[in-house]
Amino acid sequence: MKLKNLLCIAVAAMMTVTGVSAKKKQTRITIIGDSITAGIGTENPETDSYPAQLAEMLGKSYVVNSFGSSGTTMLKRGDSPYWISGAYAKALESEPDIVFIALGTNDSKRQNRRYWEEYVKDACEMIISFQELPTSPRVIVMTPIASFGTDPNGISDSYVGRIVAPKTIEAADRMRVEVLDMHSVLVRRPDLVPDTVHPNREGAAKMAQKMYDYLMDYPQKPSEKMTIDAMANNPFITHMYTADPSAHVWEDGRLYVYASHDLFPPRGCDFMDRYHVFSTDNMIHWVDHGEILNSGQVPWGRREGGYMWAPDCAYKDGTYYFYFPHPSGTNTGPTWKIGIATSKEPAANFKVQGYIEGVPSFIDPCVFMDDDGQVYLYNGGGGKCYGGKLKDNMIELDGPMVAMEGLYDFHEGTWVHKYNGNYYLTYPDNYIKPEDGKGYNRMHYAMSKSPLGPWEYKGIMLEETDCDTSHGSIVEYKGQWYMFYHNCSLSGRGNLRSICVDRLYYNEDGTIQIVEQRNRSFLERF
Ligand code: FUB
Repeated sequence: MKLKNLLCIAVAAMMTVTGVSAKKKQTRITIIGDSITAGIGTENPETDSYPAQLAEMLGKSYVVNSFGSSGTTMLKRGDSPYWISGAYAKALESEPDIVFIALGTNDSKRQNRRYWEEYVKDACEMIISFQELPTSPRVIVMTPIASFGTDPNGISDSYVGRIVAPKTIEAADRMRVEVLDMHSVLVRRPDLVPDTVHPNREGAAKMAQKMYDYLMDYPQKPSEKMTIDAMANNPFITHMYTADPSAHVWEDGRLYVYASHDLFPPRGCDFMDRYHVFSTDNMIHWVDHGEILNSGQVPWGRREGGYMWAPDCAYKDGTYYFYFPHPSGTNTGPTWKIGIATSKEPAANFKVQGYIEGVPSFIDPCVFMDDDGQVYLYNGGGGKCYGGKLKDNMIELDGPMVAMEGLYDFHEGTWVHKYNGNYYLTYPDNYIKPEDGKGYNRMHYAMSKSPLGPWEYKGIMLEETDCDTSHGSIVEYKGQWYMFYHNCSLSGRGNLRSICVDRLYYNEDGTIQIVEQRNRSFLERF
């Protein structure tokens, strides 16, 4: 008998002696949270709460233990800390393999806001308290679901979605644990959250489905490589409305997105203001670095403010140059300028330096640095696209900008990038959809052997979204190419947009495949 066979027999005998059966161990899931986890808002929490429905979906190979405690907070100094609840003590004894943390909603109440500075620290400590258990469970942090209350002292989404959710993500990011975006699950379904905070059975089912799908997609914690493959859901920023993403990878190895900001409640593109920057190092966890510039900080800007449209950013010799379109006059048409703000940091402390003299009065700056260090500036609008060289100082043109030749149906939103020795200029068009007669933008591209053209038109690479505008950027990160753009899927409104990202693929001849938009049918699903 071969040695291998002998060993097998020996192992089988040992298993019999020690009583170890070959039966697969059940996976123990622990869910901690507040009244939403306890199923308040459903008729029968025992069967209707989201943990109960998740257990039903997962079947017998999982044990789901739910530890919801009404009114509790993540904050240790909140008005009812989860930390001192009986539920928490029991959760710690539940021998979990996987822990879902679903707190944050009650932290948005007025009496708890004064402790928000401590939220990320407390959330990190909550994560650690489970990671240190003898079972070393996998911890998954959930952002709080959208709420619909209007009482400014109580639970409202202006705080849950805009403050608590990003802080929750920041804690998960710091601890390198997974984060599941639950905020977007019900954001367009107030009807499933009848008392404005607690989902009913149908709302809870949608939460459970999202958790189930995630566990099925990722039975194990995704590795760094897999998270790059996975990416966050689209839109990937859900706590505020953002548009016109310009993506760059800087020397710290993070991917940064400079976006414009659709203010809520919506007041239209004229009132867009307060740029934010977002960054990631794994395409799943995104950090909101906060506001970096507003129209009140532009000394030469129009006195009415607003009109802080699609920006871009460049880096050279230790300085970040933030380029933003903004009019200097009440009559915007002839007074558009390309403003410049600089900082020694990628996402903070920008100071306006002025604007670039001699640029035609158009919008949407794009700054492209070639491999030889030469920097190019593009802008455009209303069918015209211009490009030119910037001087080494990054704030002056090196000669006049010239019209880009060879583009078909150009509208605005220029982006230039380089791949395999070819230059690509991408831009939105002036598409009218025959089905509804409404205007949408699709994104087209042209290629050239030179950064200033002439360009050879190639075709569409991003079909229309659900939005009347489109605007995108293309960047390589950790060996993958990505297309950033925006849609309206969270709001259904063209003036409340949300930034998205999808993978971009080239064909062997360098042409670009049409980008597959994940969650494109978000609106249609409801
Ligand atoms: O977001 C304001 C304007 O809408 C941008 O500058 C355009 O590209 C379009 O997206």
